[in-house]
Amino acid sequence: MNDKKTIFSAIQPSGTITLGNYLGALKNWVNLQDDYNCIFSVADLHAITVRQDPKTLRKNILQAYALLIACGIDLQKSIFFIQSHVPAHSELAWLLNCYTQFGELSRMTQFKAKSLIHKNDINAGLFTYPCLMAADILLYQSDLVPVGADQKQHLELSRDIALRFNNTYSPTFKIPDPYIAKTGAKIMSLQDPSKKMSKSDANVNAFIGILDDPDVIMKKFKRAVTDSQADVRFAQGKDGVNNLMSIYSCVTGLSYEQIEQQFAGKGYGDFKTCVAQAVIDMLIPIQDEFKHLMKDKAYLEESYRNHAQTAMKISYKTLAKVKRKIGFIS
Ligand code: ATP
Ligand code: LTN
Repeated sequence: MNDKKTIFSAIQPSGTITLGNYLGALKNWVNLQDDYNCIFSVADLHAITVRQDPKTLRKNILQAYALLIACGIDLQKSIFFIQSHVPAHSELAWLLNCYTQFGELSRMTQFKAKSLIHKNDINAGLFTYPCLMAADILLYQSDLVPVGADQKQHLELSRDIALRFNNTYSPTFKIPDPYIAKTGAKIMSLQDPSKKMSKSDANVNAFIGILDDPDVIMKKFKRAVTDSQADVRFAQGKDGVNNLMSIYSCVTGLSYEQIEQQFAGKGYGDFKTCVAQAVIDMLIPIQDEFKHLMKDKAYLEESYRNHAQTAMKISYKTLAKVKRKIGFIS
């Protein structure tokens, strides 16, 4: 091992990966690969906290693996595996369940939000989801966790669980810090800009899928909810326009002032077309690379198997230490 810090992050294969996932998380993962030891995962165990059709899940897991490589995860630089292939994640999650309070989990806003959506399946996994997430992070003694703003609360709980365990026994886990980018940390729904863009949104017009066809992307942006004024300006109460401006800023690197100047005197129609085109231009090379990778299933399989082996070796060290501290015998 070198003296670089360790990064861990994961994404659920719970649907088509969105522009929100890309700008809020994936883009940062890719940029951090040179300066950190990076470990990334497709969080399939997390995805089953809501009901998944087996055939669709199988497809989504492989697609997520290929798409993240297409986005720029470099298998020579980073470890990139599928969560369920490394049993230590499920095992540590159980152990951490026993160091996490009912009250803490009850306060999680994602649990409350998802319980409202899935009223008939508020299962125990949905409730203890943050313990599995803490296990993911703590197994690799991670220093930093790049996520979108919506995951901040889960990260704080991971830190609390780690501190509690360390204080109960002796230093065992490194305490991880969140890494939340300044722009793009919360991309909003195109149909309801008060809600975050989510890949499991029932309304497909609410999100841009990384794999959406260019004409679909253009249509979704043209239909995006804005307001009854007609000035491209970042201001309170203009949630729809603010969201489009933040997407445009992330993609082009322009500041809000520069964007306001570019569209001074122009209407929302022109603005939406430009945002859509910038997103399309960014996504086309990713889509091409994805199609290319999906033709080589053998390469994908070999990669995720090899990388799981590496992850297994690292994670078992932490798991063994945890079990010893608890008082289990080997
Ligand atoms: P689901 O809707 O199934 O809960 P999701 O779209 O929220 O999924 P996750 O797999 O939970 O996606 O998240 C993967 C990463 O993308 C996380 O780091 C998360 O914070 C980030 N992320 C998700 N949605 C957004 C968003 N709208 N804006 C910015 N980042 C986001
Ligand atoms: N819960 C995360 C996905 C995830 C994750 C993690 C992120 C699972 N395990 C570990 C960071 C670190 C989400 O984005 N909803």
